[in-house]
Amino acid sequence: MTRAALLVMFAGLLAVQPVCLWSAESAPGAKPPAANADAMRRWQEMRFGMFIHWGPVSLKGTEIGWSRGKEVPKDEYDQLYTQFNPTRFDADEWVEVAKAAGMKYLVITSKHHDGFCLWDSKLTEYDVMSTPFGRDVLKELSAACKRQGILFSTYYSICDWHHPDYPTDSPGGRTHKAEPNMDRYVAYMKGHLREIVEGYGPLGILWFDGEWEEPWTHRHGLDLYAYVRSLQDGILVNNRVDKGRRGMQGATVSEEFAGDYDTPEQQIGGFNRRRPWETCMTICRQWAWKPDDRLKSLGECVETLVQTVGGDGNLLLNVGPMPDGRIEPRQVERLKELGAWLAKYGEGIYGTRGGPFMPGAWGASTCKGNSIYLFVTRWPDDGALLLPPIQQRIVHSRALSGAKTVVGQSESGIFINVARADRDEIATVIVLTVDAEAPAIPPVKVP
Ligand code: H79
Repeated sequence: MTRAALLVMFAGLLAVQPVCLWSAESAPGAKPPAANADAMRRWQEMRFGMFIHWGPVSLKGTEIGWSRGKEVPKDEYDQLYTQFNPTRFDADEWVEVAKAAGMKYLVITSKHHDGFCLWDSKLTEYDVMSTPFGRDVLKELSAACKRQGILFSTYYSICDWHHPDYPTDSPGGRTHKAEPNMDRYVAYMKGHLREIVEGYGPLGILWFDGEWEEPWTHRHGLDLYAYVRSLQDGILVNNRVDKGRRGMQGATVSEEFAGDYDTPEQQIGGFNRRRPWETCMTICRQWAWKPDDRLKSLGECVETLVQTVGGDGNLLLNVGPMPDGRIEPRQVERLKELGAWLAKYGEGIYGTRGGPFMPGAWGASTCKGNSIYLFVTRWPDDGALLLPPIQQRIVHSRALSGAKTVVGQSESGIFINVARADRDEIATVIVLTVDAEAPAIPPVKVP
């Protein structure tokens, strides 16, 4: 073989090398890799998912994130697992509830800040297999999701106030471990994530949290992002993997930070079509189950959903199951009501983008194809709703409830009315058909 032929062969070999994912060793300031575009599009089309916060702390009815070392003394908190026996847990039932609510994906706390692992981990004894229950919750739930066509995902908190290698401790990360070792802790986390992705994947999302603490750095974030993508390229990773998030509004401030989407917490994100986002919000007040916690009304749930989707975000609505393994019946009932609402009006939610009319006190809008969906939650006192003008011509209009609608369009705006008696108590949904692709219409502020 000639030298030239050898060279050609060598070049060919190089060309078929798998494209190495960007790693933390790259130049500082380099941009992390983009999200898998297909996975992102599929997830955004889903628009609505179920968040689940669960663990031995449900026995106390206090918060999973910050009651260790506060409402519940540390010693007591860390022994709760010895009594955790949720014999009424039925993974298929949970997934049926999510489906009945119109949710398309599910994210469960595999490990929260309290360090307890809800799956059979070979790397710690502080897991569900050491409880009297002794069943692998992630295994049963991921299998049920697969059976029923719900995208399974896991939450994983980076901060671990229980693990001796992680530097800070409860309450709330305000005390310190005696001999922490962050490198060893990162190896432990990576081992966990491998167990989860390989054992229960493919996952929709790895939903990180607890990144704000001092031991976690931008360098750790970049490295962990690359690691997770190397486990499963099509996985989505929220922005809490890295240090770019600011406040509970949850938006990443600059492109140098890793994370595929923003995560406003307990609030609805601002209108944003450029960067994907997901609001996470509790159906009651607490993330973990609390007896007699205040439950949001159906109107509050619907309004949250339409304001979120109208801003081009997803909604991850949280339930905290009870210590016996069931989702609380009144929460199930609310979720089913929400599902019934979506069965009627979901056409304007799933597969849509937010806008063009930006959300506000009046309601919100979504769009797909030639349709604009208006969700009018508050009509003006004097009757008709007036929206700012758009260039495109409205060729047809109807209310999804079948109510008679009056729509007028002029250079000064769009006039919309439905007789008071025909308006929906929660949201009157009106579809405008326009003579163009509605998602291409630039966003319009509604005064
Ligand atoms: O998993 C859920 C929360 O447990 C977790 N993120 C979501 C997805 C979270 N952990 N910490 N935080 C959110 C922020 C904590 C804010 C707090 Fe407070 C300030 C906790 C105690 C002081 C706000 C004010 C909540 C209680 C008092």
